[in-house]
Amino acid sequence: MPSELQEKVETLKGRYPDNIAIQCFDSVYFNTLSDDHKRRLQKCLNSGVENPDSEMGCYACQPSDFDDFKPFFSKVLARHHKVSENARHVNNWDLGSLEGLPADGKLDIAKLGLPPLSMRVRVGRNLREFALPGSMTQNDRIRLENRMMAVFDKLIAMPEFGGAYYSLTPGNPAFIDDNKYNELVDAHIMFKRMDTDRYLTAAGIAADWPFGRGCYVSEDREFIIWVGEEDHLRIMCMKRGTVLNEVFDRLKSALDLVESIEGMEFAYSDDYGVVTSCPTNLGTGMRASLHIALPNLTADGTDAKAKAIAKPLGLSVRGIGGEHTPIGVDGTLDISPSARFCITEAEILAALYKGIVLLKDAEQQIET
Ligand code: DAR
Repeated sequence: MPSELQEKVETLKGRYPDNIAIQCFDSVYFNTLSDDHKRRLQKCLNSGVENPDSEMGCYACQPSDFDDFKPFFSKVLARHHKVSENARHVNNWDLGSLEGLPADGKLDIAKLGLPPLSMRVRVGRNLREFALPGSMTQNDRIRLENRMMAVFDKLIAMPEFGGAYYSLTPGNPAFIDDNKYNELVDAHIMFKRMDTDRYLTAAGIAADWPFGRGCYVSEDREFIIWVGEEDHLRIMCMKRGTVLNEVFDRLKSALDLVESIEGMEFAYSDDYGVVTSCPTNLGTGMRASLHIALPNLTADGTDAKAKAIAKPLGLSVRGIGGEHTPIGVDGTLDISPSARFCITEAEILAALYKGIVLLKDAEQQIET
């Protein structure tokens, strides 16, 4: 007797070909699962069933979901990341492991004829002893935040990372009011409300808003840790400049520091690398981006032409406020390599360095 989920998915399969989770769901496999595993896998799919217009349509809710439901997730990963179903991820931050980079190892976009740009590299990380955000209780979320506040106390004491933590949790010693929250969001330091995102809400990731949410920011505002967004942690470095290594290396040293602290074991999979909520981020959890003005490619007021040129270059295009946000003034767009999985961290940074100059050339060809 098919379950309600199975009936819903079969109905949606024919109407939503771009919803990867719906397309990769297999009833025969689902019927082999125990009742507990059926409940877990159903939870992973809930966002894509309730929002059939999803492109990915699923999120992991436990750190072991990708491994425990490999027959399903291997299909999802193969389809989204364009890899084989038995692909295994390898992490590597060493730029020296790559061919064809400048002899001094510096990825300096000034050498490509580009001016100083807004550079940003971020990773998602989850603590392996907690459920992922889609399955956390309100108490889990507060416990995680309190765990991180002990880490922030150590960062605050360090010249390289010193700063302050701002909490959205009522009763937290670092609690901030709406004015301060909005000020930090407008400064692109704090993340936007999650309970207005229908995908994250259906996934359970936005539950208990705003409990257990907050952000740490360094004095120079170039090092930020989000707590309780789509992953337990989003750790990012950004600055206006030309040498990509500067944000990449600072991020790596911050990660090594945080991970060296007792109780900060991140969730990893032997096959899939860094575990993240969304399969689109699995492996590295990394997005490396530049903000660049492309007035010719955006002359029609949309990012359609920029996306058409960027996609074959392996680059994604977003608005300057992140996913689902508008183009910036003078046609400024957020450009980043699309790949996250079965590519190393070093290769992602090199892809940004090599791709941005091709996009700039395309912009200038329209000019001439
Ligand atoms: N709405 C989700 C987004 C997936 C990719 N973006 C993330 N993870 N922020 C979808 O399945 O389309």
